Amino acid sequence: MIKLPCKTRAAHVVTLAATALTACALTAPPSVAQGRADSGAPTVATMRTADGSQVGTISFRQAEHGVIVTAKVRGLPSGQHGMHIHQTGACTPSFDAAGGHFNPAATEHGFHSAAGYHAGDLPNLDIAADGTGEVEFFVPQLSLTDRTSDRRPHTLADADGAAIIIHAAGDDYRTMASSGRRLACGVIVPAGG
Ligand SMILES: [Cu+2]
Repeated sequence: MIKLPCKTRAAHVVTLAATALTACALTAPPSVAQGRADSGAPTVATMRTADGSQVGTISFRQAEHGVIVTAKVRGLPSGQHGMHIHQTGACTPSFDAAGGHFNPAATEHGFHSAAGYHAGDLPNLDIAADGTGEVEFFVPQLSLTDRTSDRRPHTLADADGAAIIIHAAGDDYRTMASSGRRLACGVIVPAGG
């Protein structure tokens, strides 16, 4: 195989674009500092309720400007549920171990807040009558590794990790109390990991 730079090959072998892409992928030099999130594998939080029941997963994939979150849950009460990234990667001995909202910029809670929002604030999760919920959305500014940049300045892989919490009630995007108690919890990045 002729070892041309990927760009050159892709530009000149238009009809073989698919082949060129495959070849580029195979011959691309390995990155020296690939974190787990940048390897393409999602970071998966297994969600559990307080009695230990597994109620689905929430996956996080690194994008250039933040993370893409994919929630697939079941066995939860129907309706709107507040959902946030919390500051500590622990769900035991109680969900209080997850601490407050992930808030590295020391802002106020809520998308409506003039001084907001928390970096860990997320849109509500809507659970259907059969107890399931599936949603995918983007969260800006977050990094899943200790490598940060202007585009993704806030890392979830800090010393105490991070968790994701699904609350009992919908978040009014103004007050912390609106979301109610902590219904399900999953560790995104373990504390100390
Ligand atoms: Cu919360």
